[in-house]
Amino acid sequence: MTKVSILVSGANGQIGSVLTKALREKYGKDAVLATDIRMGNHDDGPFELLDILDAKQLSRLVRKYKINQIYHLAAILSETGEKHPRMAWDINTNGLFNVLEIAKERHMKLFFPSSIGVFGSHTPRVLTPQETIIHPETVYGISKAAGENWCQYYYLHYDVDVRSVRYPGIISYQSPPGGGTTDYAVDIYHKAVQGEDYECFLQEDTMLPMMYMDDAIKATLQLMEAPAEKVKIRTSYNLAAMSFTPAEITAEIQKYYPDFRVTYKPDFRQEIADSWPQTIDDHQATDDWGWHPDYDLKNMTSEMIRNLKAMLVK
Ligand code: NAD
Ligand code: AKB
Repeated sequence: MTKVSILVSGANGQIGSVLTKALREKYGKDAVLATDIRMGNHDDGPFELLDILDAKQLSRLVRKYKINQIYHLAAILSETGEKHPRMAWDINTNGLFNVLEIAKERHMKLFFPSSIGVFGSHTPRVLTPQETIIHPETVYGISKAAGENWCQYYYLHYDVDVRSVRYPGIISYQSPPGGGTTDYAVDIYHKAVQGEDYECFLQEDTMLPMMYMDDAIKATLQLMEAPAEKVKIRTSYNLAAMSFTPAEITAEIQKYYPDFRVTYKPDFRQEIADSWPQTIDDHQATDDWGWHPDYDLKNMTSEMIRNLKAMLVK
C-alpha cells in the first residue's frame, strides 16, 4: 500500500490548525505537511509557506514531500469575501484550480470543503435537500458552488478522487474563526467565559446550521477513508449536526453564566444569514458513508465552556 503523504493548505486557519493535528495523530507527524500564506504554530511537524495561487511553489512542495493527498482549506470566507469580492473569487477559484490540476497530474486524492453558503434565498430553508436550487448571493457562495462543480468535473473527466462536504458554521475553542457569518457562535463563548457582555451582529431569532469542531473533523476523516464506491456525490455532501438561534445559544450559556447578557446590533451579515438555510437534510451522507454527529447545542456548550475556562487559567 502507498504511504499516505498529505499537504494541508490554509493549515493555520480555524479548521486547518485542528485538522492538521488530527491528521498527524492518525498518519504520523512527518506524513502531514502544513502550509499557509502566513507563518503559524506547527512545531509538531513540517510547515512551508505557500500562497495557493502560486502553482509553481505548490508543484515544488508536492514533489519535494511526495504528496499523494491534499486537504485544500485555503479560502476567503463569507464576511471577508463581501468586503473583497475580486480577491475572494481569485483565491477561492484559482486556488482550487491549481490544486485540481496538480491532483489530476499526479493522481491524488483531494478534500475540498464547501459550505452551506452555496445556498441562496430561493433554496428551501428548512431541511434543505441535497439536490436543490443553488443560486448563492455572496461571492463566497458563488465561488464554493463553482468549486463543487469543478470538483465533479475533474472526477468525471480526469478521474480525480475528490471528496467534499458542505460544512455548516464550525464552532471551536482551539482556534479563532476567520471572517465568516457564523463567527458569532464562537465569539459568544469567549465573551461569556471572560465575564463580558456580547454584542451580536445577527438578530436573536436567526437560525443557522452549526457543528462542533470534533464532528467536523470526524466527518472529514470518515469521508476521506470511505471506500470510493460509497462516495456517490462528487459535488459536495450536505452535512448537519444542530441548528440554533443567537437567543437559543445565549439561553444555553446562561445555564453556566446566569448574568451573561447579549445585545443585538445586526450588520450586513444579517442579509447573508437570511439567505442561508436554517436546517439541513444530510441523510445522503448518513446513507452513503455512515455519517452521525456526536454533538448538539447542550453537550457542545458544556465542552466549549470547559475548554475555554481551562485555557483562561493557563
Ligand atoms: P480560515 O479563514 O480560518 O482559514 C483559512 C486559511 O487560509 C487562513 O489560515 C489563511 O491564512 C489561509 N489563506 C488565505 N489565503 C491564502 C492563500 N492565497 N494561500 C494560502 N493560504 C491562504 O478558514 P476556516 O474556517 O479554517 O475554513 C477552512 C475551509 O473550510 C475554507 O475553505 C472554508 O470555506 C471552509 N468552511 C469553513 C467553515 C467554518 O465555519 N469555519 C464553514 C464552511 C466551510
Ligand atoms: C462563513 O460563515 O462564511 C463560514 C461558512 C458557514 O461557510 N463559517
